[in-house]
Amino acid sequence: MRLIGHLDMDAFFAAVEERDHPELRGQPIVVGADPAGGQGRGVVATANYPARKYGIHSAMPISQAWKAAEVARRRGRPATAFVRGSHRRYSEVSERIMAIVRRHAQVVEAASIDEAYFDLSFAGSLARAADICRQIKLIIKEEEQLTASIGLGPNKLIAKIASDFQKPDGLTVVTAEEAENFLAPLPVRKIPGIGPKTEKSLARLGIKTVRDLKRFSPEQLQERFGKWGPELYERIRGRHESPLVTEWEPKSIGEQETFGTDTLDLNFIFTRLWVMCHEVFKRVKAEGFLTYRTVVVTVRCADFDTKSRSHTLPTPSDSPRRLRFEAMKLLMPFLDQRENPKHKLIRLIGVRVEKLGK
Ligand code: TTP
Ligand code: MG
Repeated sequence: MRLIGHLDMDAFFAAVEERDHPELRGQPIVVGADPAGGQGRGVVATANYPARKYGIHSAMPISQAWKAAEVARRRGRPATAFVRGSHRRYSEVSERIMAIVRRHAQVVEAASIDEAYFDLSFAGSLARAADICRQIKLIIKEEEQLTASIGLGPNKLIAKIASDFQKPDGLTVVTAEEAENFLAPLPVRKIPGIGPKTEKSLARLGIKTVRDLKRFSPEQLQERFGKWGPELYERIRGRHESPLVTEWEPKSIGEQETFGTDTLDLNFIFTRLWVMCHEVFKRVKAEGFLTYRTVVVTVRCADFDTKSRSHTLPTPSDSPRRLRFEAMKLLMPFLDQRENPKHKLIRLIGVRVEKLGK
């Protein structure tokens, strides 16, 4: 019997902000680009549940989120906190969450920054697997003061949809026998692979739920969806045999830092660059790699103009000094006429290595 779990953190970036800034607790929070009083460019990364009540969601233009928050505020509802957030902090929390999951299962697929599939088949029964899921949730709450939602089912597809079924802080268990009926009443959009466009074109045919879609034969689905049709035919019946993808190897390892204030202070910038190179090299080693061949430096100016420059060495290097040297060489032109004729202040720099070798 296959038993697959899928964990997805609740309002992840916003929940981390709420945890780390007690003064924000319970308030609507939006993590994303600077709203700049409604003139900001960029988008919302995520919103916590109170902010979602205002209609704010991931990928929405930040200016639109600002307007929605203003409308709510004028109606006397709580004001929304807009936070820039720190990707690096979220990655750190993410790594600790993944480590908690790995303490409970050997086969784990880290599917994104806040979600993981894990194989609990070894538990032997659904009840025991569900206990492990409860344990994982509990430990995440104790160690990270964050909530996760978990779905448990006979395959990745069901587990993923189940984890979304009772958010936040949910645990949804679906047996192999229940899987098909579990999917039937759901909107077609819940099936991974059906995006907003397909959803619309199906709606025009009067097809809204998975149950509606099941009227099509495999041939009809093939006609409509091409190669993917027969696979979709299986999916909407809850059948999905994809294995967990565990051998994920990072193609690159990098660090970046947004400075407290925009600057062209060479001493400061080079010191930060060296610290970053040191961190990157430590992570290369920690992840079991010995060498790198490509070094990439990213520079973001105060006006958000962002450029990357890279250099690939003729042969792989295992030297931290070489990394520092190459990174410096790539950064230099941004500090003088060559890449920065207007002497723009620098807001962020990043260092990354690629073509890693063992
Ligand atoms: P999600 O798991 O999709 O969203 P979420 O964790 O914020 O909320 P939910 O409770 O519904 O799971 O994404 C995880 C994080 O990834 C999210 O906190 C922020 C980031 N993200 C973006 O930066 N841009 C996006 O468009 C999306 C969808 C997510
Ligand atoms: Mg999430």
